[in-house]
Amino acid sequence: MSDEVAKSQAAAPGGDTIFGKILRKEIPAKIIHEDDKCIAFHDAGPQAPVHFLVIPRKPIDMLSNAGEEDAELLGHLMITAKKVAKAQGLENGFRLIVNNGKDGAQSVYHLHIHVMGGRQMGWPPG
Ligand code: TR5
Repeated sequence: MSDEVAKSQAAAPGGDTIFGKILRKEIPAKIIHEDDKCIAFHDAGPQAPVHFLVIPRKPIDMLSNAGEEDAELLGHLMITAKKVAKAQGLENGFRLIVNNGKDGAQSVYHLHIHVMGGRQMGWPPG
């Protein structure tokens, strides 16, 4: 089991998270995009040459708990992901991942889209 999967087994929804602290600028992060609905920053444990996260300012803990009213926001996160991917030079392609819940190996319970690129991805993912 990787460290990240082990962390996800111990994690649970509810309460403030490390990403809330990044949003409030209480702890530093390498922020590469900010707007009124979301921010994007480099992942601290990159799994690809380029690996960043796009997170909503709204504290949705996991995709399972997003509501119909969040549809526009979720679309905005994806549009932002592809814009920032382009700005990061991922012209040859990239991958988006949303880990959801324990079986999905989610370790931080603030909704986030992983964006990875800069190498050939394999399939299926582990
Ligand atoms: O496993 P999930 O999908 O929940 O992904 C959580 C991601 O957050 C992992 O890829 C971690 O590497 C990443 N992570 C964890 C922390 C962190 C971070 N990325 C940027 N900055 C971080 N800080 C300051 N602290 C973390 N604990």
